[in-house]
Amino acid sequence: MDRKYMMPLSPMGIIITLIVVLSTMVSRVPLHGDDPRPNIIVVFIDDLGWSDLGCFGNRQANTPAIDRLASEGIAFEQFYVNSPICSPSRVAITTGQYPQRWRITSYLDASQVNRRRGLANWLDPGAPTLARALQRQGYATGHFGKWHMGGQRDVDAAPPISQYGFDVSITNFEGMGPKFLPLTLAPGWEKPRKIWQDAERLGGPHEWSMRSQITTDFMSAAIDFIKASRAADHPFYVNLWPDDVHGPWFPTLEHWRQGVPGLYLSVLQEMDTQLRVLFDLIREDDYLRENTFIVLCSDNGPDPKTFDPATKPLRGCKATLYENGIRSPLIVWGPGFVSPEKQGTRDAKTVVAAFDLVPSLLRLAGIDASTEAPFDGEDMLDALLGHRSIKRSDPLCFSRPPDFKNFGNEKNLPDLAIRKDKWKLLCDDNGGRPQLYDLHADPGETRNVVDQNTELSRVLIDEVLHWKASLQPPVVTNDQPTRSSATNE
Ligand SMILES: [Ca+2]
Repeated sequence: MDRKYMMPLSPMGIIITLIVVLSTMVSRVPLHGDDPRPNIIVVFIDDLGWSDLGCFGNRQANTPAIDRLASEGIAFEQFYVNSPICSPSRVAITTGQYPQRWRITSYLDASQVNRRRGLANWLDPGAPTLARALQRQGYATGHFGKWHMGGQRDVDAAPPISQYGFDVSITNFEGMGPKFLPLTLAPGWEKPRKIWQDAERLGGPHEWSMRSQITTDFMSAAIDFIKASRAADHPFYVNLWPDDVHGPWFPTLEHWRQGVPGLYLSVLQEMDTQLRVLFDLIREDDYLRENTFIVLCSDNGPDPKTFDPATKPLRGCKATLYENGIRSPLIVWGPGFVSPEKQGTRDAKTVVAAFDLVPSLLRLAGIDASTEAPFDGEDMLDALLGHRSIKRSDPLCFSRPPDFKNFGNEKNLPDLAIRKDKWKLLCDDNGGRPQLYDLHADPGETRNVVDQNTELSRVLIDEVLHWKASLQPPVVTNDQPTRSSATNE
């Protein structure tokens, strides 16, 4: 460990947590013994591939802490995020809606770049959010880690994270307000270096911390928050959204390897080691173990630099609509909630998506999702808890980030995709160049069977084109100017 370079963890997290939680909790409905609202933790890892966890077949890295979660919960093999890239994927798991509704179809960047691609600069705070619904129900709500739904580069006038329903937030360089920023260190360097220091403009307080330890920093703040929530007798909803395992990859010098993917594998293993502290805390406390529901998944597929495609069972990478771009591992854990006979099993059948988590978790919390918002996601709670298998009502549709026509080994990428039953169809925006795959027989998307299934292909093309046409973004009443650009005008 590079402990000598670690910044002493200031009491920033503790202070924010205690002041905000204790001051806002007083008016909330306290936890009743006969009506336990479950605590909810969403661990949303950045750029983790579908097959990158040990429990999903990786033999090049060890992830025992997450694997243990799977061995005590349920691992879902047919889980999709709603976009192959950060920001829109985060919007979907936050709102329960397709991110296209909010004009966020690729990663959020500087304002000019967003404008050129037709993107908003931040998620409209009028969007429904899981956090806000839980907050209204008396939950203490905290976001710890990467945000990337507004507040990045020159976009420094984005709403604070609190406007989306969070009592407390500590984020990274892609979000407003209190933040941990990463120091990097490689062999031969005399001292750590700063990256993304321009993010200091996005609000503070900020602390610099070794990139190899920053998951611990976010997690420690989350643990302080959990303890404060318990002390105030309120259920909690915690987002733990690490920077890991997104590049650049700076593991500790102790676990340094030459080049990527070795560095990536070290970062992955070190993240798993760090997360064990949180999982142990929940497992070893009688109350928390029986009253906490943990969901763990990735926000999109892996960076193509981190793996050899020949070693992966799925095709593609992040930013593509092939399976390795949009399919993620999903692990749910909660001994007090998951069907006892299903604990430690895998669900290879149920097709579930990130935006389903919003209505599903709302029902887990005793909230009628139908009164909250017109979610695109479906209530899949009974499947998530292992009570019964559910066949989803609607297919899943996807659009490619507009700026990624070529990426990794894939060129001239298709623009749209639809998953319906066992079928996956990809095509261009005009319905051209269709590819159809039978994912049961061909999960690697190697055999295009459009010519053998022309009628089915036509139906699926019509369906995905209709989906695209139906997503009308809300009327934009302003151009969401940045503070900088507003000043310049
Ligand atoms: Ca990502």
